[in-house]
Amino acid sequence: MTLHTQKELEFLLNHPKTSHATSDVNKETIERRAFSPKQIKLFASKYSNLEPLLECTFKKDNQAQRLLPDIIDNSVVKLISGGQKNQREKKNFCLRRNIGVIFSGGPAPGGHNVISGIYDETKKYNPESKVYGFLMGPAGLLESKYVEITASLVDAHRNMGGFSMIKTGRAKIDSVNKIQLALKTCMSLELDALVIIGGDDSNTNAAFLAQAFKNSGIKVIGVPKTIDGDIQVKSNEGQTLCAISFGFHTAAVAFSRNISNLTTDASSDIKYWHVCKVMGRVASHLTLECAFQTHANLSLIGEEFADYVDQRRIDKAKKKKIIDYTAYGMTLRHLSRLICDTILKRAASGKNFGVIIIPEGILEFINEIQIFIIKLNKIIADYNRIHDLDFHTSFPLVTSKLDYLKRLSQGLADTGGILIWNLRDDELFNQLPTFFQKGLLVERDTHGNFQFSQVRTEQIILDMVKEYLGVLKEQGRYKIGIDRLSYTGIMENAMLNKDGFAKAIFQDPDSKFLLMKKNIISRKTLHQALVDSNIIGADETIPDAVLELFKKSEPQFKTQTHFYGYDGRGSDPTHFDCNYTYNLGLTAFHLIANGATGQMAAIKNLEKTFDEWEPIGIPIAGLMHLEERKGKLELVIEKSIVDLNSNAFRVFKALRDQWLALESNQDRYRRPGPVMFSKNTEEDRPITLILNSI
Ligand code: FBP
Repeated sequence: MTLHTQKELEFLLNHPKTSHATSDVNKETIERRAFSPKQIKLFASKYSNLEPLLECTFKKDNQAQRLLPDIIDNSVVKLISGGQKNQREKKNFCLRRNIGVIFSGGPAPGGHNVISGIYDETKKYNPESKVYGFLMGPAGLLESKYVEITASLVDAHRNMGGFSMIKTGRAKIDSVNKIQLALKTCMSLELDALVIIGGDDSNTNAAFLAQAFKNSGIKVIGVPKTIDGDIQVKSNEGQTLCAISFGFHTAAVAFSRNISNLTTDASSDIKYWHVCKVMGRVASHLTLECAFQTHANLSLIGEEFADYVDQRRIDKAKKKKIIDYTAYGMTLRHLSRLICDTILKRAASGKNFGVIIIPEGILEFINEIQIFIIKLNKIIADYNRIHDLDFHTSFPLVTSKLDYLKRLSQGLADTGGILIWNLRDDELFNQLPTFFQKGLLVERDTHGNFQFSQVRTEQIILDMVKEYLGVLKEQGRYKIGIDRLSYTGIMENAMLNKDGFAKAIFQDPDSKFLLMKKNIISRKTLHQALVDSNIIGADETIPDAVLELFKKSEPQFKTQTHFYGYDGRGSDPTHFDCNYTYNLGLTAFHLIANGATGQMAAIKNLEKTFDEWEPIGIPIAGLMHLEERKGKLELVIEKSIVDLNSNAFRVFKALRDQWLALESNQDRYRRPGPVMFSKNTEEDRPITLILNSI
């Protein structure tokens, strides 16, 4: 480099515009960090008290009563103004405290604000108090790895997405030894309380720790986090106590912005079907919300398939006086047919493009796959137990795993006596493409959950869709409808007899969208149809305009697949999530200061306007039930899945046909607002929440 250019570069690098434009922090980030979320009015009063909400109860699981005896009788508590506290109580409220916080599980937008809320409130009542953040999730607690949360650390993360402040992890505290390690860490830090910010499994951890820490006096509070939206709590009496976990709104809006951009592209370029897989292990809440936010043409809600019955098959079987068991429950084949049906209908109304949303957890509701998942869970767990080895380490390759399964089906492997993988299972499993087998055999997470995000579900479904569309095309059932007005224009321009040709080539010449007859599937068959109708002679050629029409009616199925998950999880929080999470942090502190343990901090009336929000504590033990994990039943918090009787689902069901846009030329796509931290926009709450509150 010459001296001259070196000088020039220095000038360029030192230029204020360069340093401004290339700074790590932009104006929006600075404004975001400086934004102060709204606080629920109650927190303006100096002290708070807990008032039990005895009208809200839960059905207590027997096993929970046995394993969590000291927290099972907790009731739902509401935070109320603590004006009547005596001097001693006030002093206790303001004690110098050490509070530990942990992020657990997948990131969810707003987590940093929970910590900000805890930090601000802790310091407000006693500046001597300390907040510690355990690093990399529950592992930090077990390994005593932590940082002291400082004002500058909090300020750098206010209203910002992710869990980067202290990171997260999925370690499970599932043995007496681990619980002792956790207690040791908490005692060495002289903690008064531990706050676990996590999903269903992490709040399960919180309940067991609350029970185990009871004698030590260390309180344990959970906070409902997960973009999946599957922590929703209703009391036995039907009162909504927690309408949604935090992070859900942001992730749904972030996904929806992307999906909505695809609807714009699809309807401009009119050649692609965009297939979007959207995160949400098991529950389809995110897909339902994205459907409302975008009005995508087809959104599949897994829960709807759980009780799917194929009436056509049942009727057919009835005639033959047999029972067709395959008619009960959704199969991958059924599902691909359902999608093809939508594609066919839109093509018939002139639209060979569109957007489909598939929930990541849909496989949970596909009968045949669900059976594989359960069986494989058990096989892997049994192998690990019987051989005291790790299945995935013993069989690192798919081929070796398949080989083990084959031996199992032939009774040649040691299963401890139970034969759950038979020859038929092995045969069916081997019919699946390798990439999908690999997905189903993927290692379970630490909590024993099947890792849906690792499976290319959209690919297997699409492959089946493509195959069947090929068959339908050959049968002349997959065709693009031609707008009658455009047909008239083309024929008039070419000075051809539009009515005569229409009768010869279209199924219904009077319909709005004209569909070529089923038997016209090639130039040859088109020619034959024209000859048969005496429109042209046998040795005459097809007029160019008609050939052009035939080309227009010939569909090509072009797809693009997308996966929305990690991107939305990492998004900065929406205004709703900023406010929600900050107030969750404040609530967690007040629960602790009032001596609660084994409670999950929550905000009641989230589905209503901010002024109606109420901070409460929900007894975690009351939410527990037994669930199959790693081949055995374990006590965990029950996931909430899409309720098919909810307002949101019923409205979706009533409107979804409109989003197919079969009748009109115009699609009904909706543009969701941007992810914003401030200002009240119309997007101030999840749409599903608004509907469910009606
Ligand atoms: P949490 O339940 O921990 O909040 O995580 C939810 C989730 O984002 C799911 O939507 C997804 O299936 C899963 O995490 C992905 O897990 P991983 O981060 O291990 O890939």
